[in-house]
Formats: sequence, C-alpha cells, structure tokens
Amino acid sequence: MVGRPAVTGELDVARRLLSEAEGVAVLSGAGLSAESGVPTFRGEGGLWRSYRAEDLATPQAFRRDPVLVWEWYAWRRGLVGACRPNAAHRSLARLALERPVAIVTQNVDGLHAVAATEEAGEGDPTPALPLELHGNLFRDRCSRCGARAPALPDVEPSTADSLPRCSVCDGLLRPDVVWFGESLDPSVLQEAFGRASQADVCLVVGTSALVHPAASVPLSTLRAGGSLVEVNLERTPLSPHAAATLLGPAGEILPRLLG
Ligand code: BJW
Ligand code: ZN
Repeated sequence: MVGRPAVTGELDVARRLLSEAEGVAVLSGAGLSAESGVPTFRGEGGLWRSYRAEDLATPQAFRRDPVLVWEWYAWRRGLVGACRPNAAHRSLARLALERPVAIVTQNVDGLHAVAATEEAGEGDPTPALPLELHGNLFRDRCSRCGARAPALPDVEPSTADSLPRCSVCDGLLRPDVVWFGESLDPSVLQEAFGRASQADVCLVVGTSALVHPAASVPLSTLRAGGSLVEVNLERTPLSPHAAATLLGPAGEILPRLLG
C-alpha cells in the first residue's frame, strides 16, 4: 500500500475539481484500453518496442510496402476486435451521459463508442461518443479519392492483388487512421481544442502526452484558466501542470474518482 495516502489526497482534490466543474473535457490515450487487452505504443509491451513506426505508420511506408502495412493492420484488427470496454470506458461513458463532457480520444480502437452504446441502453449514446483525433482502426479510406467506408471483413493482404480497393475509383484502400507526418482532420481538431478551452477541468487518462498536436489539447484548458486531472501509471510531461495526478490503473482509479 505504499503511496496510498498520496493517491487518496490527490483523489480528494480531483473529486472536488470535478464536482465543481460545469464543463469537463477528457483526453484519452492507449493506457485507457490497456486493461481491455489493447497494446499501448510506448513503454513495456508497447507496439513501438517490437515494431518500427517508420515501417508501418507513415504514408511513406504505405507507398513503399502496402502489403506489409496491411498485414500489420489486419493483425491488429483481429486483436483489437476481440477486446471489450473496461471499467474506465464505462465510467467515462456514464459521466458523459449525465453531464456536459467532451470525450476526445487518440485511440483508434472504437471502445469509447462501444461503451457509450452499452451504457446508453435504449437512450441516445451521442453525448458519450468521442472525437477521434487519430481516426478509427475499423474504417478504411481511399488513398486516391479519400472516400471512406467501414472496414471490409477478412482482408488477407498476402499479395498486392489481394489488397482492398475503393468502390468509387478503384484506388488502394488504407486504414482510416492518422500516421506520423499526416495532418489530423482540421474540423475534429478544431472542435477538440474548442471543447477543451471551454472546460473547467480536463481529465487526461492513459496517454504518454508525447504525440502532438493531441498532447496540446489539455493545454488549451489550462490557458483558459481551467485545471488538469491526470490518471496514469506514471508521470508524464503534463504532470507538472496537473492539479492532481492519480497514479494507478485507469480501470481502478476512474470508478473511484467518478463514482
Ligand atoms: C496506463 C495504463 C493503465 C498504461 N492505466 N495508464 C510538436 C513537437 C514534436 C513533434 C511534433 C510536434 N507536432 C507534430 C509533431 C510530429 C509528430 C509527433 O508528435 N511526434 C512525436 C512523437 C515526437 N506528430 C504527427 O506527426 C501528427 N501529425 C501532425 O502533427 O501533422 C501536422 C504535421 C504534418 C507534417 C509535418 C509536421 C506536422 C500525427 C500523429 C499521429 C500519431 N499516430 C499514432 C498511430 C495511429 C494509428 C495506429 O494506431 O496505427 O497514434 S502513433 C500512436 O501514438 C497512436 C497514439 O494515438 C499516439 C499517442 O500514444 P498514447 O495514446 O499516448 O499511448 P502511449 O503508448 O504513448 O502511452 C500510454 C500511456 O498509458 C503511458 O503513459 C502509460 O504509462 C499509460 N498506461 N497502462 C492508466 N492501465
Ligand atoms: Zn477512391
């Protein structure tokens, strides 16, 4: 139980900030889904420990070797498709269905949306649906004309001829995610920064806060006079700016924090 009193003190600060807040923004990252079995990117067991981002998650890599890139994404679709939301996704979804909360996520796994639908039941899940800054693993986009479509099931990208093609222009489809060096959707980004700057508290969960511009979203809450509450296994570059940093697994901390 080393560190428990410190967490409890920070938990009280975080609870007070959240109860006094009129508007809340959430920025989530891969750590939120770690307890669902989705691999993170950095740190122990992270994807970038075993795979080179330059070979798999850049537009240059896709032009050079689309089969390799598709193989990797087909593997991840299988892995992530079998995962379910955890207690942290569910707590955030319930919060957003009850109060004005904007969920902004870097995650491409779609688990916020699954939790939103499940927690809303017969109701409207829209308030708990996230703004997806880095796209969605289960959607394709044409690399030529940009048309979007739900991911085709059972892509088996063993040869160039077997890669999925656009129904509009026959261009090569690609996963609709944001790779390094690519711009984020400007309207999604603008809405994320806008909602964060209107929030009294930004709750930052499970992100290393190393990838920009996503990692700057909480800074717009701070600049507008709001506060940060961070939930992570370890401290991050945002920690010095946070009013409370709750160190521990999101699936345990968020239900305690949000009730
Ligand atoms: C737990 C936990 C548990 C574990 N409970 N916590 C400014 C400065 C420097 C560089 C740049 C800059 N602006 C732009 C850049 C370049 C670049 C960038 O940021 N590079 C840095 C890495 C140096 N950014 C870009 O290229 C972006 N585009 C852009 O800016 O366009 C404009 C532009 C164009 C051309 C030139 C220049 C600018 C695009 C970034 C796209 C990121 N894409 C990826 C892959 C998505 C697709 C896919 O999944 O395949 O997005 S990379 C990967 O990182 C993924 C994530 O969304 C993203 C963030 O990772 P995240 O979520 O933080 O995960 P981890 O693994 O890093 O951290 C997990 C955390 O959870 C850890 O802290 C753990 O402790 C914690 N944790 N278990 C709670 N149970
Ligand atoms: Zn097309």
